[in-house]
Formats: sequence, structure tokens, C-alpha cells
Amino acid sequence: PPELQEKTLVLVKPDAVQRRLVGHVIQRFERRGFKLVAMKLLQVALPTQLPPPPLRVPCSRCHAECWEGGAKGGHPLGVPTVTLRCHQADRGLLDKHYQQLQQKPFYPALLAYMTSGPLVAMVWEGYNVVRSTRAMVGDTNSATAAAGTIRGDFSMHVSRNVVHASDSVETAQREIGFWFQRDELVAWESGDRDYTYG
Ligand code: DGT
Ligand code: DGI
Repeated sequence: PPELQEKTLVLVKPDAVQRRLVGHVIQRFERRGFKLVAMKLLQVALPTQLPPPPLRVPCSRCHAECWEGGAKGGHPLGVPTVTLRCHQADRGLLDKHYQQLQQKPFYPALLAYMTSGPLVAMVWEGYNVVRSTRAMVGDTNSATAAAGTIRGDFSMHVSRNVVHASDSVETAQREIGFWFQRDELVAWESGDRDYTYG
């Protein structure tokens, strides 16, 4: 049923990866009963942090030039040593994701934080998942986030607030499209569905 297939984007931000909180965050969504349908670790890089692409070759996934480039210095047999995959992991991704915040005074600090280390992007699925996830994540400002929420339990400050979660069904659809290619989402049947939803 479509109402069980609602999806939301959750980002486990770089502070949470550094603090080894990834598992704690995932556990909360699993325990609630939501279904994980996509997940990847990625480093979003500012253009100045990008290594010069060793080879200008089309990315095998997006068929455009991808900053990941090809084989470093060339393989002796001419076989690429790096699988070409475009993670769209450049600053433009964050500019799209935080479109409504670009004019805020803290946006440069937000960009620096979000590119400071790897983050984990996930798509969770289930009944009312967008609204439930916002409730599980808590207030944007960690200082006022309720105890029992992810931010209320794991974070002290708005500028290091551990996770992102989409704020509406429409936003979720857009954000999932920013962070994932269609074929990175996995449709699967969970065996406990009748015990989760009745
Ligand atoms: P940082 O980025 O955590 O290392 O520290 P700062 O000092 O660069 O400040 P940051 O990035 O947390 O915040 C930038 C500006 O945003 C700051 O001058 C005031 C504002 N701000 C920070 N936290 C809050 C907050 O919790 N509530 C409100 N209303 N404004 C905040
Ligand atoms: O959807 P949320 O993450 O709960 O909140 P949002 O979309 O309004 O803001 C996105 C992120 O921007 C938020 O998770 C942390 C950061 N942010 C928001 N307000 C402030 C802020 N960062 C700083 N330093 N100061 C702020 O006032």
C-alpha cells in the first residue's frame, strides 16, 4: 500500500560520523520499525578540496565528467583502477539541499561543517515516516530539543546537530533525488510487516 511506502531522507552529519554515532542513529530507526531502502557514506568536497581529475573521462553512471576521474596515472594493463561512479558530491549538492539557507549568515559555517568529513545518507520508508522522523530527530536547536530525541540525546548546539531529516513529503522527494540515483533505492518486502502495521 502506498501509505506504507512514504520515504524520507536522513543525513547522519559529519559530527556524528566523527563521534561514532552512526550506529546509534540507525538503531533508532530500525527499532521503531522503519525500513532502510538506501544508504551510502560520502564525502562532500568543496571545489578547492577536489583532487585534479587524473583522467578526463565520462563517468559510467552519469555519462558526464565526474570529479572522481579515472585510473590514477593509468593501470599497466590499461584497466581502470577506480570504478567510475558519480556521487554528485560537490558543493552544488549542498547548495541545492540547503537552498533556503544560502542567504543566512551561518551558511558558510554550515558548508564548512557539512564538508568537514564524511556523512551517511540514508532513505527510510514507512507509514508517516517523514513526520515520525522529525519527531524522533527533535528541534533544530539542540539546546531545546526534547530528551529522548536524537538531537536531545546526542547534541549540544544547533551548528553540530548530528542529523538532517526532510521536513515534508514533498521536500523528501526532492532531497532523495539530490542525494540518490533512482537505482540506488532498493525495494524489498520486510517479513514482519503484519506485526509492524497490523
Ligand atoms: P561554530 O560554527 O559552531 O564553530 O561557531 P561560530 O561561533 O562560528 O558560530 P555558529 O557557526 O555556531 O553560528 C553562526 C551564527 O549563527 C552565530 O553568530 C549566531 C548564530 N547562531 C548560532 N547558534 C545559534 C542558535 O542556537 N540560535 C540562534 N538563533 N542563532 C544561532
Ligand atoms: O531541518 P532542520 O535541520 O531541523 O533545520 P533547518 O532546515 O532550518 O536548518 C538546517 C541546518 O542549518 C540545521 O540543521 C543547522 C543549521 N542551522 C539552522 N539554524 C542555525 C544553524 N546553524 C547555525 N550555526 N546557526 C543557526 O542559527
